[in-house]
Amino acid sequence: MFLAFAGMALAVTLRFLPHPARTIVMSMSDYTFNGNNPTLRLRPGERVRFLVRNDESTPIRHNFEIVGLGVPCGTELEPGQSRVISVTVPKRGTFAYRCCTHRGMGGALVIGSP
Ligand SMILES: [Cu+2]
Repeated sequence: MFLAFAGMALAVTLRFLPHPARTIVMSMSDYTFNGNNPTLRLRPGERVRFLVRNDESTPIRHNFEIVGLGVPCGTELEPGQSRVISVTVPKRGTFAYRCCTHRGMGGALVIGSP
């Protein structure tokens, strides 16, 4: 009985909490993000945690920028280093993500219908 009540209370509480941010791993290797610089589709207004990680096996440094979403190039990451960048995306739009150091290393974030 008590457990049922506690479960109900928990369900009600969780319902009113904001959705936790989704984590998207961005693995930087071979001068790409996730192997092929994928186009990432995001839900309108969702909160996203980008876990940006330099997975190079040779001493190549990368960084991460999202143009137009207030995520500037930070300091370069050495192989083995990572950084978490949290953003709340707008309702719609297409934005470029990229490494500022290497031309051609980047892709698109698409929010809502293109
Ligand atoms: Cu790079």
